[in-house]
Amino acid sequence: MDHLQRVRQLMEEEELEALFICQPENRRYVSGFTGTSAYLLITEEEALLLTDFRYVEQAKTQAPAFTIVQHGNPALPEIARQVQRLGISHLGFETEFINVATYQALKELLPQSQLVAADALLIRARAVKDAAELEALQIACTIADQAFQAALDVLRPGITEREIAWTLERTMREAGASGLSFDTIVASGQRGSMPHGVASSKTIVSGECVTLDFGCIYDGYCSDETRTVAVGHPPEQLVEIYSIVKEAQEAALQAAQPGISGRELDAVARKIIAAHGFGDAFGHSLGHGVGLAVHEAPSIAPNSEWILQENMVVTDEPGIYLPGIGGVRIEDDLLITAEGAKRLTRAPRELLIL
Ligand SMILES: [Mn+2]
Repeated sequence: MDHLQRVRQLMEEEELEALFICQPENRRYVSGFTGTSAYLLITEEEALLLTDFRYVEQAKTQAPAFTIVQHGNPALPEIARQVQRLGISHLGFETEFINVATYQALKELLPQSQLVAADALLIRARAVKDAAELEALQIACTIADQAFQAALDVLRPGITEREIAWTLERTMREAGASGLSFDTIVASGQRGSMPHGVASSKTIVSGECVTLDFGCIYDGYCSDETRTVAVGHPPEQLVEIYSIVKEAQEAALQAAQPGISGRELDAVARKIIAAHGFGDAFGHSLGHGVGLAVHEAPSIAPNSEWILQENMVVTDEPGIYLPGIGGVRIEDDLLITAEGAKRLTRAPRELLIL
């Protein structure tokens, strides 16, 4: 089933008459259009893609299931005209994306139509991946693994965090990535206690741990991988927390399967870390879904009601952070299958002492 069909099926289940989409990943998911500006209007009968002059030709090629409508500037009057033409009384829209100004303008232009929240429908649709999406995700993960290997070749005392980040980024681009999933994190020594310590000009010193968190976009799909390595012999406490994080990460990998909730899976890793006395030093969720966005559903967190299903892709990324000392995180992207979880990122997880 293609994505438009899938979304229409969910619209029918939720008795939603029409859907208005402008969030870029949702737009790409449903239509295939990769440009930076377009609006989708979907009913049971019609699928419209409204865009400006710059993207008309591209939209016709990328979104063959859609009728392409060229709008002027501003776009909203044409959108409102189409909503009225289609006789839409209830229009689903993305409350978490549309800004207040656009919302107010839509309400003024469409006094006859009710605007209703439709975020959950699209989040649900995207959480379970099809074969083509899984193929792109696997390639994005394999490229990230290659980048980690390249980083190991340059990681030595005297190199800066930014130089290591550039090696990761250049390797991913040369291997076919179209961009990065997020700003590359390289956090060495005491900076390792910052879970999102973006690469700085700091120089690596022997005896430090270095946390690398990186990922790329391949054919629209993101990878997200973290490894912590040691350059020379690190403080004993970091060696100790490394083995705890590794144990927690492996336990979650073994527990991840269809039917387990995000909350239960998070607890598998969190209990191990807490049992060693580091519960307060693991202050973020265990993981999140990965797809067209690097952070998407399902969340793997203490409050997550999501139930894992076959063909979801989620991260497994416990960490322990000790301010003034450093930190450790290990992250893989996992594909949920009927037989359990399969790692899409496959770089070694034992503590590498370089
Ligand atoms: Mn992540």
